[in-house]
This record gives sequence, structure tokens and C-alpha cells, in this order.
Amino acid sequence: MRIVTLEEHISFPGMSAFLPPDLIQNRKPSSAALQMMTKLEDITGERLASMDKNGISMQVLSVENTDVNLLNGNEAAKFAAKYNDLIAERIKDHPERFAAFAHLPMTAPLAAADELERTVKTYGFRGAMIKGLINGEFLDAPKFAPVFERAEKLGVPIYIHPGIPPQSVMDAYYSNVGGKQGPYEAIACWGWGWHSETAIHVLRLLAAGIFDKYPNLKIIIGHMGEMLPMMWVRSERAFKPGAGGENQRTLADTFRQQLYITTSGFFTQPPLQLALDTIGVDNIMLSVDYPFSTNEMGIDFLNSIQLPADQVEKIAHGNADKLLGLGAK
Ligand code: GRE
Ligand code: ZN
Repeated sequence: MRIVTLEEHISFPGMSAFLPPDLIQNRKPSSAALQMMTKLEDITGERLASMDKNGISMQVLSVENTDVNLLNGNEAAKFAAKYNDLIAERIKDHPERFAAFAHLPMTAPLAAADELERTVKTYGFRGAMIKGLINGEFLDAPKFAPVFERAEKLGVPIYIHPGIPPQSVMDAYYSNVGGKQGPYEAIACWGWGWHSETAIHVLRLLAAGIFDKYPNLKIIIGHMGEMLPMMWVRSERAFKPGAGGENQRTLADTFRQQLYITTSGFFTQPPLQLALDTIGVDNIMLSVDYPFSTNEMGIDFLNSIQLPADQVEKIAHGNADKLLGLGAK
């Protein structure tokens, strides 16, 4: 069976040569990312061998770090373009095995929209991944409109991934746990905080009326829907049209029409069942979150799904092929 996974990360540490030296010390890589740097940097070595071993046909790659947000204006645009050029160069000999989401200079939203268009048209990139807040701001801020507008026009999705929380959130919510000094990353990031942050991100887009403003815009989120399937009915009641937000449609209608989720980092049946019962089988796509989870975990999970074959095919590749325009032309 064809298998496509689409929350699969890369990072090129050599790119820090293009950051001003005084900014390099302001970078905040997670400890998990630092540990995985060798695997993040590799594309056609261990990564491709592991895809072969596990029967993964294609990975859609995305940049794990947010260094580009340290830069502004033209500097950010040049840095992102260099990153994307490098990704395109590194995958060009394997068009059947790798595709990519663009890395965008979101501190300069119009340049970000232009870079999205350039990478889609020049390299066939499949959309963009945006990691977390942009220097403290969620994407419903009006300044980011050009990116949504352009994505809708180009017919490519935006993947919203969690990012390192802003310092004020880190301090208030995730620090001094049990009297220990400093922040506790597992609560702030991959053990909880990240997932609630991305759920909040999508609910903010709903409440701000972004989905209604761009009715053909498609948003992807990972981690089995970032807790939204669990909260579905309660949130649906709270975010009814006319309940204070700008949204004109219900949460369920909006999300089933415009939100897609991946299974990244989730490998058990109960959360999948919740996702099937809420957003539905047409909006769920297999992903691993390589290298932070292993391809073996993803494939064992796929093999354990108890659904009719045509539905497993949708999750394994059909939905992604359709949404991203992959597969047979
Ligand atoms: C992720 O991309 O989801 C991720 C990281 C770093 C650590 C763990 C993790 O970027 O799941
Ligand atoms: Zn991820």
C-alpha cells in the first residue's frame, strides 16, 4: 500500500552561518531537537533507509526550527528563501520520495506570501508549515492575512505546528514545577502545552472568522487533532455562531470543511476513534513526526487500525494525495 507521511521534520544547522552572530545566542532550540540534530539534518541517508525498511512511500518535509523569526523584513525573506532553495536542492533527485512544506519569513507577512508562491511555483512545494506563535502573536492577527489569502489562491494548505511558548507563558504556566528552578519543557511542549497551544490557535482562527473569510483555505494540524476531537462537542456549544465570536458556521461544519489532522506522535486506537467520530475519516492523514517518533511506531499503528480497507487507504495516503496533489498525475 502507498504510504505518505507529512509531519516529518528537518533542520540544517549550517544555516546558522547566515544568522548575525549576536542573534545566534537568542535561539531557543528544544533539548529534544538538539538531541535529534543528526537525524534532522539527514534526508537521503538513514531517513530514506528507514522509509524503505518501513514501506513509507513519501515524506513531506518541514523545518523544525524557528530561527527565521529572529530576523525581520528582507533579512527574514532572504534567510527563508535560502532554506527553501537548499531543501529543494536536497530532495530534487527523489521526487517520488520527498515533497516539502515551505519555510516562511512570517515576521514579514507579505514576503512570506510571496515566498510561498515562489516555492509552490518553482519547486512544487505543497504548502507551508508555520511553527507556533510569531514572536508572541497568533495567526489571527490581521497582519498575517496575506499568507492565508495567498495559500487560498494557490490552493495549498497551511500546516500549523506548535512552537516554543512565549517567555511570559513559559514563566506563568510552566516554570518552577515542584519548586525546581526554571521551565519544565515536557509540560510546556511535547507532554501537554504544545497541544493546547495549537488547539487555541485553531479556535482563535475560528472565533476570528478566518475560516469564513477564506472559505477555500485548508488548515492542517498534527498530533491527532491537538486535543480538539476530545473537546469537540463542548467547544462546539461554546463557539456557536453568534456566541461572541465572528464565526458564521458551527465548529463542526467549519472544521469538517477546512481542517485536516494528522496522527503524528499518536499511535493508539482510542484517540483515533475520537477523531473518526468527530472530524471524520476524510480529514485524517497518517504521519509519524520523524525523528521525534519512529517510522516503526507509525507503521505498527497503521497496521493495527481496524477499519475497512478503503478507509485505511484514505488515512495512509488517499486524503494526503488529494489535499496536497500528490500521487498519480
Ligand atoms: C515535534 O515536532 O512534534 C517535536 C519536536 C521536538 C520534540 C518533540 C516533538 O519538534 O514531538
Ligand atoms: Zn512535529
